[in-house]
Amino acid sequence: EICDLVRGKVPLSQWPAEFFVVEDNIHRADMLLGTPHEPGKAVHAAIARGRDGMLGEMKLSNLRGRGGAGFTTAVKWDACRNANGDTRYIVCNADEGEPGTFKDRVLLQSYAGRVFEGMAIAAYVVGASQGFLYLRGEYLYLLPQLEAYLAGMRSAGLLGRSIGGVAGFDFDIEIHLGAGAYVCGEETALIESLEGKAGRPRVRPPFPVTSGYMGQPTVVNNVETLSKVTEIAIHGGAWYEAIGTKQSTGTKILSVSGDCERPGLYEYAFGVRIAQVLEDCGAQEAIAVQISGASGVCLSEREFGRRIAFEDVPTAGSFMIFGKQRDMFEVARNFSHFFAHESCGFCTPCRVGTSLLKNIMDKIADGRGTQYEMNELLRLQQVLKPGSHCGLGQTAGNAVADTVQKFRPAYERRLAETDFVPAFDLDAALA
Ligand code: L3W
Repeated sequence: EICDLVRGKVPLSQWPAEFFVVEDNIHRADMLLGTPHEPGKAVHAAIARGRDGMLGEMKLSNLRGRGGAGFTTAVKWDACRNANGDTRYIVCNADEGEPGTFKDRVLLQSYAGRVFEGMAIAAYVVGASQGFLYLRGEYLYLLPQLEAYLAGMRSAGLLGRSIGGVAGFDFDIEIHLGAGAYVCGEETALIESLEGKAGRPRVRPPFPVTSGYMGQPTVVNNVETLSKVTEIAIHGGAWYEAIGTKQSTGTKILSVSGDCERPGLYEYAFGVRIAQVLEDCGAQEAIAVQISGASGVCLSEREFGRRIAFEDVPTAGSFMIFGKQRDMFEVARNFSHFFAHESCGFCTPCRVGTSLLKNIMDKIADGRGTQYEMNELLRLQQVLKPGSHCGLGQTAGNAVADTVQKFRPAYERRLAETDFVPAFDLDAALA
């Protein structure tokens, strides 16, 4: 049914009401969230700084990508600007598919102007003439309001030809809908999809900055990254750099969900401790937090003193809380099903590995698993991580490996009695 909606078989006007999320649920706003957006202010501020000046502010800010990997945005823009090509492109990655992540949806719903102006500023700096918003298929219901916003920007001269009266600053944005594939959040699979092909990740290098959409220099940035560009344009790089930690400047928006009293969006300066977030959202009885979604890291209670920052716990923004009533084996099993379903099937380690992982988790759940299956889980991780073609397969075993290590009794109490002694040393692999 959901697929029919996403593929456009059911007109938007006939969608069930529950698919239209109208509540922002913003609980804590440190900087970006909660600040009113003045249309055009950021673009004009960037123009006043000039192309080199704006890039200089981006370098000073040390803004890093908010999609999870944390690559320095100014380095990406600089590389695109200096690459050989006829046309340059700016792609906003709004394929927010990581389980537990919903911050980009709220940004697009309530702060679309920041995202689109961030794209325009990126275009100004690198000399791009065309932008694409690659919108997650499940966010189709946002399309009419986003198209209306773009139309408003065109009438206000913030998109189109000679933006802000600058000769040669010609830029417009097109919205492209995904069709529900998680792998299309990987930037090169996204580009393949934009080109009308199946979403299969490319081999990198070459990186999109030199060979992206249609083989041309392309910047791919996350929604949140681009929205933060507008703040740097207005306030300057030094102002931004002073917030957060040395290696992780500025703020991070967290999508907080699960066993807590106040789920929703929380924006913090980088460096905030996990325990602080748990306190703020009212999660008194958490036993685990899954950071950065199914592909991320599972932290147990003893790690709640760690900090959200690229130098400690990096995240794309998902913060899923599990209370003491939760069974962490079942959580990991659920993720194993997710990856087996979402593997694009292109490479064998991921196609076969994610299915084996799922099957072994099901076998253990059925009470038919032994120490042999426990060892196989970790052996699979040793194949998936180095052998998979892209991040999907490389991270597919993380939740299982983390929970085997941190919540081992949840597995062991399900194991069948056996005299079998495995050749593979589980404890050595975990160490
Ligand atoms: C130019 C070089 N550019 C790297 C660029 C590259 C890309 C960015 C990061 O994402 C993360 C992972 C998960 N010259 C470059 C270069 N770049 N070297 O920098 O690249 P990379 O390879 O470090 O990471 P990645 O494969 O693009 C992996 C996270 O993504 N993740 C999260 C998904 C989140 C969602 C969501 O819902 N928003 O889907 C899934 O695995 O944390 O850290 O632009 O081109 N020499």
